[in-house]
Amino acid sequence: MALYSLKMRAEKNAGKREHVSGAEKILSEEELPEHLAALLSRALHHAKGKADFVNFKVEAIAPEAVEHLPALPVSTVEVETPAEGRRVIIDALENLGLKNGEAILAKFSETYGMRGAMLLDADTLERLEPDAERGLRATYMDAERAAKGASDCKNHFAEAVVLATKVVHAPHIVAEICVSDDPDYVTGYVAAQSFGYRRITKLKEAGSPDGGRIFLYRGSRDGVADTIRYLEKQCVLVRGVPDSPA
Ligand code: PML
Ligand code: MG
Ligand code: MG
Ligand code: MG
Repeated sequence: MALYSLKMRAEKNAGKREHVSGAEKILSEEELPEHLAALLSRALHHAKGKADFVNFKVEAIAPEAVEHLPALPVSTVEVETPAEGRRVIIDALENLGLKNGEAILAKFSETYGMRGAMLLDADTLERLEPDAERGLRATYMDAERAAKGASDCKNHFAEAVVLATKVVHAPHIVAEICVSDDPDYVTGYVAAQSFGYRRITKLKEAGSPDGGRIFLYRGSRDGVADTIRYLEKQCVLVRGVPDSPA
């Protein structure tokens, strides 16, 4: 059965190209029309503003090119303040042997406004993404489901589990940290193969659009091209993605 990659990117303020929303799916041909409509609706009714530019891309992909991965196990840490939340991340990174969590988190100030993620050398704190303004986009991934109901409402959680699962399976990536760029969404996470997808209920104050993603890289520079190829090009379907946190 042929599969299709469907991608949507929405922007506002013509000329300035401000990011509003983005989404992607891997679908059968029958599922395409319904999902196109749902993503269009999402772009036009978004907390970040009404999109005035919406780009759709539909590409056929060969089923044998798809890698199947089990979803990372999910856990949630309840915190009261963003400072407490940051502490949880720093501790998690320490468990991975990364002692400079504080300095890694400070790099988030550079991610605001980037469409993609920062690819950061976890030891030297050098940024490795080829386009520092745009960042690196992990793409060509979706949850594997028996029946995918189309929805115009973003499931932040399920989409993030898919992305994090792909990212931490990329060569040389040891962890991912995410703070949502949605003003209404203060839950973020830190993810690694060893401890899974660890949600943290407060990483910023409500109303703040300041978010971003950092992919933590470890190893020699020779591996960077491989990592980027996997993140940007490898098709991944993730099985066992929960619809909501337990
Ligand atoms: C986003 O899509 O803006 C990122 C959401 C990350 C947190 C998801 C969760 O609830 O676990
Ligand atoms: Mg962003
Ligand atoms: Mg890895
Ligand atoms: Mg967003």
